[in-house]
Amino acid sequence: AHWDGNSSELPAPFAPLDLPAPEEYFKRKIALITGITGQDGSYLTELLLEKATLSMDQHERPNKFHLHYGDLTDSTALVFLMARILPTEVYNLGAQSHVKVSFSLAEYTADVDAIGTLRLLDAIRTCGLTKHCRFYQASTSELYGLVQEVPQSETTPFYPRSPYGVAKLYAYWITVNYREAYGMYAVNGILFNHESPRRGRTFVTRKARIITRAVAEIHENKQACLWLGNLEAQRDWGHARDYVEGMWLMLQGQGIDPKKSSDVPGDFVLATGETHPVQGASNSPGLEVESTEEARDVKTGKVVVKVDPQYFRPAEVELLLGDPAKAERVMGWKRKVKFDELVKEMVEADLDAVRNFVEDQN
Ligand code: NDP
Ligand code: GDR
Repeated sequence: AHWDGNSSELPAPFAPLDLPAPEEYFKRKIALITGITGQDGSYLTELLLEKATLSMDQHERPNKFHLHYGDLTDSTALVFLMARILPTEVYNLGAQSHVKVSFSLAEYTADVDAIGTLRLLDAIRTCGLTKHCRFYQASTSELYGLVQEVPQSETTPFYPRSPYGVAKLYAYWITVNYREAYGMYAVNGILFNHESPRRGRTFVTRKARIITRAVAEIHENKQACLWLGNLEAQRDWGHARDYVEGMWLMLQGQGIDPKKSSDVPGDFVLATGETHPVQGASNSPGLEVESTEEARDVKTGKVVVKVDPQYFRPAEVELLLGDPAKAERVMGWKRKVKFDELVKEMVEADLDAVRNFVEDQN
């Protein structure tokens, strides 16, 4: 039995809001996304807007997107936004998402990524919305950390290896706990690495793109060598556009084939089922990786990549390879973009930028 939200024996939601009747409430489909300015937030927004506006008169379309200021460290702001927006779906994508940075900003990372998730869940509860909105938590393959099993699935034990991973472990379990304690439709998407031309510039594929960009710029005599860290780590890289589709599916419950699933919230791995070494991801047209120490531009013979230990992590996650079987079976999710296509799209975006002298905004 789940707590009905009214019993005085348990911590009550604070002032109950004057909510619309359920039929009216659910007629409005409103998603609240934290971290909307990030890579995933931007793709998810495009996906939801596309779904929302397909059947809509073109004059109604411009009002479908509203940007609100907020911060996962600010409970009051979260409660205020929740009460004002009354969402039907909440996607918690906001985070200090850089693993290496989390070693320098461990407390801040815990505050945003772990306690921030609790704050958001409690904002939902405070406003009496536990049965009114579905909650998606951006969990991560970093939970697996030190290899316990390959490939990694929903049943693989967690062993995080960074303050980021540990913070996300708390967020994972508090999401499960609110589902079990309060009967919330709250789910974890355990997503393996996903990239795109919008990836932040300090993540390795983005730096690898910069290698390509570096190759182009070296031809133009604009840039020298690029420094990277551990080239031997292996990652399961997919395209962010495919993964935000999976996030949305997780909140729809029925998936695309109602016969294969039920409307029960659950946690899902999204992955490609392939892994590549960082060194492999650095391979790009015009580039030759000769050793784990350096890579050369084929035409000029110049070394364009070198290893700098400052990019090593105090504890590393060496091998990630996900098993997306559950998502495929239950939700009919399947990644569409292959690794080579992902690399090509990212590389072309940078080559275009170099050719057109476009200043990079990401
Ligand atoms: P990004 O780093 O691109 O985006 C992070 C977002 O979080 C930004 O919009 C950022 O806003 C926002 N943010 C940072 N601090 C706060 C805060 N204190 N309060 C509110 N918002 C904040 O991440 P991605 O889009 O790549 O990832 C989205 C989520 O998915 C993250 O939670 C990440 O940890 C997780 N994840 C990502 C994977 C990946 O491969 N991309 C894989 C698995 C999980 P601002 O720019 O204003 O700081
Ligand atoms: P990750 O991604 O840590 O997996 O986290 P990142 O691209 O930062 O690193 C991947 C691997 O590449 C190695 N590496 C380097 N990494 C960076 N950033 N810079 C370098 O110069 C470099 N050289 C080698 C790393 O050591 C690592 O092994 C991402 C984030 O999006 C998280 O938020 C998310 O949870 C996980 O993916 C799944």
